[in-house]
Amino acid sequence: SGATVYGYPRQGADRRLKKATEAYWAGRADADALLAAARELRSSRWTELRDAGLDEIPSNDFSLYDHVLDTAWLLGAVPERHAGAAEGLDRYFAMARGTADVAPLEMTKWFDTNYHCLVPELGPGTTFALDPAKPLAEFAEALAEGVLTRPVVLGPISFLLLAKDPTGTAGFRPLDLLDRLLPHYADLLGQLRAAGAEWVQLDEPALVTDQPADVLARVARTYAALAAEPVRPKILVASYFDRLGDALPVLAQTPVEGVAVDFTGPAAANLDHLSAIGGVRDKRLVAGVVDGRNIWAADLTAALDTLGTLDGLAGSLDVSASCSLLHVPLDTTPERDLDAEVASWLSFARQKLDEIVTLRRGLTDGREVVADALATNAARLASRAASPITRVPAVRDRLVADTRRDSPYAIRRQAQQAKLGLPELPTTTIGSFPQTTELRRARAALRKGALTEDAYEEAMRAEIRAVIADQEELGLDVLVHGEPERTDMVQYFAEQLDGFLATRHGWVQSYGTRYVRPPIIAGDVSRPAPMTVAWSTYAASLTSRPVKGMLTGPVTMLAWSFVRDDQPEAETARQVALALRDEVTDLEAAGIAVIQVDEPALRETLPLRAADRAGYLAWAVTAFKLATSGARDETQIHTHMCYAEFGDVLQAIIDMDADVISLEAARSNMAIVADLTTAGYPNEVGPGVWDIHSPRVPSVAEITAHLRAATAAFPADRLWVNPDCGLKTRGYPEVRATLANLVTATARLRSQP
Ligand code: THG
Ligand code: ZN
Repeated sequence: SGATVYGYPRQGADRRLKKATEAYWAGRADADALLAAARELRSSRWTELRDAGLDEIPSNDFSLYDHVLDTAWLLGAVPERHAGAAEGLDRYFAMARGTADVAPLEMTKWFDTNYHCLVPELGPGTTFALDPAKPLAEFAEALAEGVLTRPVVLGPISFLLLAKDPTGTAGFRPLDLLDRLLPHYADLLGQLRAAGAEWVQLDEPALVTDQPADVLARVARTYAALAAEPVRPKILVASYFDRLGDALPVLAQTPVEGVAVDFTGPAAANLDHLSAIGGVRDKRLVAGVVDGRNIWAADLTAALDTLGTLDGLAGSLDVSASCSLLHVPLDTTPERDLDAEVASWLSFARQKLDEIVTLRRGLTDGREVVADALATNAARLASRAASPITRVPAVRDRLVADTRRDSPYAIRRQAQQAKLGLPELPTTTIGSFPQTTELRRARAALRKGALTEDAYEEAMRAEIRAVIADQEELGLDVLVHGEPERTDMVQYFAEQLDGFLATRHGWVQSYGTRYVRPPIIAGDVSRPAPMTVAWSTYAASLTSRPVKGMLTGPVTMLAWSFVRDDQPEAETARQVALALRDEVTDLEAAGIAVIQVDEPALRETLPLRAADRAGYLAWAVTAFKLATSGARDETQIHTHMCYAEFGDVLQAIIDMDADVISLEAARSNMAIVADLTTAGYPNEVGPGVWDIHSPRVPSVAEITAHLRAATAAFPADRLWVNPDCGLKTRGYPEVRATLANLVTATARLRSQP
């Protein structure tokens, strides 16, 4: 048996990769400097993994931006607009981020993780051309350091299923390109073998999503074809994130030499299923028994039990994490602010390596050999279970409140109109305004003690004054305070709620060079004091227009944190919802008449398997209503969701019963509005008219066209006008220019409907 992982965090300590990449983008460093930094990072990763005691180490799991983009590049699937825009590294980054002239590839969620990948564009006319330079170079680099790696490449089925046809050709789907694509994978396998690779890992996470029989038939055909290649490394097909279902027997029957299977969380069902089909006795089985996407110390004894069962079901058995360790922070060691006992409950990527190596030793040499490690592990689990942080009786005993507003929407609408007196097509923004360098500096100075708490707060108030003045001047109807006091909204609330832990260095890649530090929900959640009331009321005191209070909803608080694994998510969500309910009540009592409870993550957290969705949506909707239903009729509840694909959650959106929802819509030219009409959505909606993901300033004409598309598909008296999302990552010049255009376009429509 061996110990291995499928991937490791890419950024290095202190997010070195982010800094090197952004320096290159800003012209502060040349390409050679970036490539040298990347090479050093890879080298130190290989050393780290080897020294930790792994028996087999991956390569090509590193990426300068995203591994799906790398795969498109590997296969020569470069859209013409990017090929024409730049060369070499700049062409790669043009695909990732666009340029002044061309749009980037779209971004999407990497399955149900918080990582975002780029969406390859594959149309009927796409031809492939293999460019294996990256995997070959990384393999050779490691070999030169004495590490024989297992290159990791996204598999052909998942690559095609993640792609999108930009031409929208009827009857075509990227999967139709499979036969055109496979010879390039075969070519790659041959070249990796020639370079000395003994194993290659082809990642097929798409196999844990519901796939019809014809797709599964292609899986069988694909791996039969690749396995039939005469010159190739042994093939490990890796699945992760959920149970394999019907794909499990298909994989088991393909003539590849190895399969990697997830046995954690809902994927634990793979264990019985594997046993039911008689195992994979002709294959190497890599067993993901350590949760690769959460941060709790594994239960090593339970994992050894699982491995014991699996041992009889496979030709050979290796130990791994359930998925790439990309999704957890690097190391708990630098978290010196955490209480030592609490820190001992946690396991980040570096600690998971130790768990995996311990399990491998326990599996091969017997539990006695690792008895000390097992005892330490058991003591940590026991300390966590018994801790007063974990269970707070007063929180657990709080009764569930009514989840319904006092009156139905039609009555609330009248009360809100009477109170707010808004014009038709009210204009607003989603909540955040640009996070300027000065704001970041003030925060850094506060952390270092160079700025007093009072001076910091005054800097925030100054920003709020400026943001309110700007919005009044622009002529927006419902104002926001701009959230200067928040870096990451989830982190901001987590810092103020009991039950959450914050990390100092726990960065996890979100996309490209953007990282988040997800908080950790360690125990029962409650709100010791109001969280946002002072900022919102300060903003409201500066203007006669309504100011929107801004909260982050329970589903998103869970989705963007590491959640506890010792109780159902529904219970954790209920606790967060009740804390937010108190905040809504306090904001209302302080005179805030519009309160937005964002749920940007509601759609993205949808379970991968359709069978699990109704259960999830039920607790998600209940939690949102629990958080918001304490508001009086005349208090207008808004919500906001990011990303454009809402097809699967339209009924949940209706059930949430927010008075107003703002949604991303600009890139799909308001398509969502017609979907809402069809679904019978009864309340108000603000389809985004500005795609805030790029600095481009849409013209009055463009915004007017979006608005006309919206009013053609939805009653104008229930429409709002706003950007797609918050403006935190934008700059003031484009924000002012676009909002001015937005107000002008709205005025035009009001006068000429
Ligand atoms: N917060 C959290 N998770 C998220 C989002 C969020 N996941 C999904 C989505 N939003 C991801 N989007 C972003 C957008 C911007 C950044 C990160 C994720 C970002 N990060 C800064 C960086 O990397 O420079 C660091 C921010 C900080 O200092 O905290 O800009 O909004 N939790
Ligand atoms: Zn958004």
